Amino acid sequence: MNANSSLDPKTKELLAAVLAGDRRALAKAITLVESSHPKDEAAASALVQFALPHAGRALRIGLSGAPGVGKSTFIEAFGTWLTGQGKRVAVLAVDPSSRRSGGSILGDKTRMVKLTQEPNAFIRPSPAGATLGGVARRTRETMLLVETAGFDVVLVETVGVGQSETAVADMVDMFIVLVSPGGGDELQGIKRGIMELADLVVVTKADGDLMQAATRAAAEYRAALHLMRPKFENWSADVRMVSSTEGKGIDQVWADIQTFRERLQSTGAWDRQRREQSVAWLWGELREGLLALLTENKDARAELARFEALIAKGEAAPPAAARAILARWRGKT
Ligand SMILES: Nc1nc2c(ncn2[C@@H]2O[C@H](COP(=O)(O)OP(=O)(O)OP(=O)(O)O)[C@@H](O)[C@H]2O)c(=O)[nH]1
Ligand SMILES: [Mg+2]
Repeated sequence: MNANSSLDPKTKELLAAVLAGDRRALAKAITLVESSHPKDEAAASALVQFALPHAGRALRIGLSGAPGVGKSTFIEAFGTWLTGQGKRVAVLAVDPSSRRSGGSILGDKTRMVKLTQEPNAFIRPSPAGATLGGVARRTRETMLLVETAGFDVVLVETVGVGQSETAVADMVDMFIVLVSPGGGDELQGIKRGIMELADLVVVTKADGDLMQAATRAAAEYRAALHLMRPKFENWSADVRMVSSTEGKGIDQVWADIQTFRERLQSTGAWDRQRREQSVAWLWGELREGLLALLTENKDARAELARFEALIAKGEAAPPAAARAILARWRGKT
């Protein structure tokens, strides 16, 4: 990307339409940044570059949780509650898993019937067929575009089963982890990592027969959170119970989000986090770009394959191999 690149007339028109809040233009702009055609690359980069000054005013919230925990149902309830408060809400998904690839959100749309029909809501599924890095980058760019179109709350959903929750935590202001009333045992293993990212934990399905289990789970998670190092000096993650189907606890979650924002803004941590995220994004792009350059180079690729085999057999040490591959690449580019 060239930071000084200019907008061609077509892209300029597209940006103007996005700025005016035209939903079809927004969808088209997102499709452009999701495109993997080299011919779209320049226009997509320029679009994001010129959209940037108009973005950044939205509240960015990440939502993560195990499959079936109730993410989509929560987003339906929370999203319609927010539009009821006059907010404009965009829902994006980061999910590179094959489970969803190929258009995915159909399943979600049946859980988000009301939100889908809401004129002040915009729902966009995860782009299919890309790596986590690719999905994360496009989601970041999509976030900037929906903000440019005037959406003031962006909800980024991901299934908390792999690395995707870290990617989402790195692009939002506040990260909310949804857990099921089953509770306790979820705290084991991989789930611990995700709890450390949480700014708020929401126990879902706190209704009917599950109410008691939800209350118990909330106490367990609260105790577990007390043992973790807080991410911010004046905010410690708390646990809330919600019933999305009965609409209970939704307003409390929103109140928590407001308090979180006020506290972080009062210390400057809010802006600092955003700055750090932007710089980390730059580094992420650089890492990916460099790796792509390396693997696009025929000689380096051959050298890489040769060393992979040697290392697998225990006949070469990875550090020396990496240096040799890089030397070969530098000699050729
Ligand atoms: N009783 C009750 N059931 C709920 C609630 N929220 C979700 N469920 C049910 O839990 C199941 C899973 O809900 P989803 O919203 O699809 O969960 P999800 O986390 O989006 O699932 P994936 O997208 O597959 O990861 C559905 O059968 C919902 O009806 C709730 O507040 N109360
Ligand atoms: Mg879902």
